[in-house]
Amino acid sequence: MFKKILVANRGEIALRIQRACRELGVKAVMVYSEADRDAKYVRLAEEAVCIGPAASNLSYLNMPAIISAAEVTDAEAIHPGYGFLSENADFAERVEKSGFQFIGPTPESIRIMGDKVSAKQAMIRAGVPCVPGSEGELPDDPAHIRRIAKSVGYPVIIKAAGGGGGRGMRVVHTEAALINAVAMTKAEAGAAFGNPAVYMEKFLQNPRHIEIQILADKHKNAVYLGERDCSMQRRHQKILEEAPAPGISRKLIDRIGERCVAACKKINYRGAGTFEFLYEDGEFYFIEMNTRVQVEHPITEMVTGIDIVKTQIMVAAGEKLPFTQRQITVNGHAMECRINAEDPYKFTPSPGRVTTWHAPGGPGVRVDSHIYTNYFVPPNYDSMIGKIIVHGDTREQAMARMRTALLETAVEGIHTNIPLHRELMVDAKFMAGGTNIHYLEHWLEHHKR
Ligand code: MV4
Repeated sequence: MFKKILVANRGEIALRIQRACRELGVKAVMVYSEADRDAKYVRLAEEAVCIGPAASNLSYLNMPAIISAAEVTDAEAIHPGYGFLSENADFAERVEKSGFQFIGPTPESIRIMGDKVSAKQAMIRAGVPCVPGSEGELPDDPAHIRRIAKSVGYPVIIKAAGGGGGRGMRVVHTEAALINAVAMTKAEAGAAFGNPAVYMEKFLQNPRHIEIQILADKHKNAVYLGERDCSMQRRHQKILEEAPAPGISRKLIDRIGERCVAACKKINYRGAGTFEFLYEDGEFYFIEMNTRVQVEHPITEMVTGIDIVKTQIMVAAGEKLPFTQRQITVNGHAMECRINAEDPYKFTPSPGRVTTWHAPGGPGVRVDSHIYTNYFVPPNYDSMIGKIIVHGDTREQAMARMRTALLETAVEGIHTNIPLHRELMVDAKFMAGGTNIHYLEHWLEHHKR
């Protein structure tokens, strides 16, 4: 095991990784920007290094500053968390070239999954079901593009190879709109991602967003930890996630999970990863793979009892996965509400000083948050200030516990989206389970205030 690792992130995930390090007996070096001097995990740290000013590009995205911090503190490995440099293949490469272990997959794996065309091709080859569409990048010839769209069938969606997470996509309903839409998407993709390549898929109208969590070691072992339903989102920002996904049979999940594990073995994947699928009419369609730990990883930890962050560190250190697929079971139901410092209905950011913070508690309640009374939420970063996670024997019990947890939670001094979560937790359609990716946006449209 490592003696010391550097945590190249901020906020609740920095605290989460610090906690995993303590449990493993690994020293954690925290890095922070000038805006995060007073962060809880910096105060709790045995060692902390300031890596630059508040602006992310000068601190949390500053590769030389982070690698220098690892050098001066004698860290052996770097955990990138999520966001920032976590899916940057060049960073992973520079970390390893500087003699540190990157806690995540190889730069090559990150690169393959970062290009959505090569990711999809890898998955097709590995037997993971994908959305029907173009075989790879679209050609230049308009007649050829029209033929592909005709065979896929309208509506189609044009996606940038360099995009992902909802960036660089355009839905096309008719042949008349096709060629212009392709040209526009290519131009935007070239400007935004430095890569004008685009591909085409059948556009699924009302899918759910279901993802499969996997863990793999360096010894060709890989397992899946069940699924998460992340359909409750607005503008590609998830707000609430749950595991397992309501109404999807274990048999179907196992079938798709086994495909994901086979794909991991085929591409020599290591570390934690998530296969993102669209689920519609009883079928799974792969769309993207995330090569990092995700915000919503705790719900999987709650239903499986497996510590994903600890396991990430263990497998990066070369240890074998300490469990087999047969030992992994999904128990009960877990839910996570993301708490954002924002107006609950207008969604405008609400940074500032937290004058009161009362965290919820009780059976099956977990809070992953770095905030405290008198903490100042800086305006420079993502608005998520924490997550309330609950577990219950059933979905109903999990929801009941979440209602109580949300009732107990008090945040004063800033606005948060807790009122929105309280409303959703008593919404009849949400309570019935299985709402799709459009549900929240439609709900907000009809609950204007
Ligand atoms: C799609 C789709 C429908 N059909 N692909 C958006 C984020 C990116 N990961 C993929 N996305 C979508 N791809 C096909 N072929 C609809 C979406 C989509 C979406 C997917 C997951 C979660 C929320 C979403 C919101 C809008 C659109």
